[in-house]
Amino acid sequence: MAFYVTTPIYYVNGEPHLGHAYSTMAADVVARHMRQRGEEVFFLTGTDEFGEPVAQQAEREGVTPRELGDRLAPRFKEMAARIDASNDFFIRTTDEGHMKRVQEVVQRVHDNGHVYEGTYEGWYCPRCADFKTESELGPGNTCPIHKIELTREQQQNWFFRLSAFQEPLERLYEERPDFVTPDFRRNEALAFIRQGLQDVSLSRPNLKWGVPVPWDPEQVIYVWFDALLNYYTALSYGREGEDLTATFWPAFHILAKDILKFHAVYWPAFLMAAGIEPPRGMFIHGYLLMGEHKMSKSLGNVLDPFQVIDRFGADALRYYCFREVSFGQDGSVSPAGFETRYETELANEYGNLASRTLAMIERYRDGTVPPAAVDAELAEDFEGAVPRFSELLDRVELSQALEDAWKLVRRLNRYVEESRPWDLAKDEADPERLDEVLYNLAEGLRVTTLLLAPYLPQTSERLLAALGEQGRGLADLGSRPGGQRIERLPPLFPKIEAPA
Ligand code: ME8
Repeated sequence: MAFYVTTPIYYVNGEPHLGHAYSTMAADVVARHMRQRGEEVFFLTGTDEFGEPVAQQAEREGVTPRELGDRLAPRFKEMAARIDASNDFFIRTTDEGHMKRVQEVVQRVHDNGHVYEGTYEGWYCPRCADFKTESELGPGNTCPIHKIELTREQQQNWFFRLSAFQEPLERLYEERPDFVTPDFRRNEALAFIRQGLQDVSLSRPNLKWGVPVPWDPEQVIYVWFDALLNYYTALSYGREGEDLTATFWPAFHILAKDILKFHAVYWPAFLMAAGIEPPRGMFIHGYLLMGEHKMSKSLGNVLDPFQVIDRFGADALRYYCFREVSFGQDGSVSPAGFETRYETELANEYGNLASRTLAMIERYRDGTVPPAAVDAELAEDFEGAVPRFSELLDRVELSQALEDAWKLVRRLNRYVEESRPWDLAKDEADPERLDEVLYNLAEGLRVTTLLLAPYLPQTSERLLAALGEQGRGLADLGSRPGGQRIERLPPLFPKIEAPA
């Protein structure tokens, strides 16, 4: 009955953008849905503050890495709040509690015999903080992601014996076919494992900005191991005075494909080396693109989530992202695409359904939902909707679940058109049928809104309150007998005004 979900922790080397918001919104939808199912949930996000990606950016800006982190970490924290993320904790890898626990776990991996000293020679991308194998290099020894020329590095450092975990990893993937989803990402990770694993650096000798290696404090722990461990360390100090590890570990991770190898290969191996249970699973999503290009801070082509939220609210942004881009795939977003969906779907379909339902109950039945029977024709389309929706969210199929809920919105609008309550109301031609239609509309809207609540937390809160619904969980869904008082609302998604 416990569920632990995480986002990547973001580098504090630039302003947060919609790409970061995307992963956090996704994890939030899952967290909120699981809470609705009565699970005890812990939801973690935060910032990654050590290593070259941050140290080099600080140098470029002429500040210390700590100063850079202290300026940018609050921006990421603010972003989480603005998109309405319901995270239980916000971790910073510079937290003392994190650093201490990282050292303990790394020491355990060392004591278990999985660490040795050796010489590393190879290509290193400071922006990825990644050692590239020959097969991963771009043309002319460049980083295929950042398109920068890489330097050949030779250094004496500590190694993690990743190669020893090839078989245990293959076994893990075999025993748990849904360890990595979607399937095509699982296959990618498994192919990487099967081609043969090389040992990886566990430390960096010429970098000061990091967590010191406990048995060799001249070196710092390679930033990826310190960063991945955030998922584990947070549970030990993320809630004052409590160690939540036994309750919530193992975690479910949400991340994009750029960091698949670290999460799907290094991370479970490292945990096994430390004698810790591997993650419960992970979902790898695609990139949000602007036109053809990945939205990224180095390309500067970012859609600013703060601006969108200022004008349209967080719900609209959350809705748009999961509706426009099939979750798991890459897909383009654009201001024009956003406005179209806002107007045609949020305002004209859902917003309008809500206002006319409330308005008709007020006008024809004095603001009280009339008790009536379930309309079999409509009930058929709602039959099984809730378990289906839950099952999709179990698999983190965020776009498919949203599509299913939206079908209900459209079904209800069709129901209004077909049953024409305004005709029924004329001279009270058929009062019983009008009762039935209004009751079924209120019920349908209530159920659909409860399902949509993880995507549209603010809107659903207002609408459920207006419908006189107290419950917020899926167990409360049941059916209502009618008799609730409703209230009218101003438009949920007001018309777009041109920006001032
Ligand atoms: O990699 N589309 O941090 P990072 C979709 N600190 N998602 C995007 C995106 C886009 N255009 N741009 C960014 C790091 N993201 C490490 C992670 S975890 C232990 C350490 C999201 O700041 C996506 O989740 O580069 C991606 O995986 C993450 O931001 C990378 O953030």
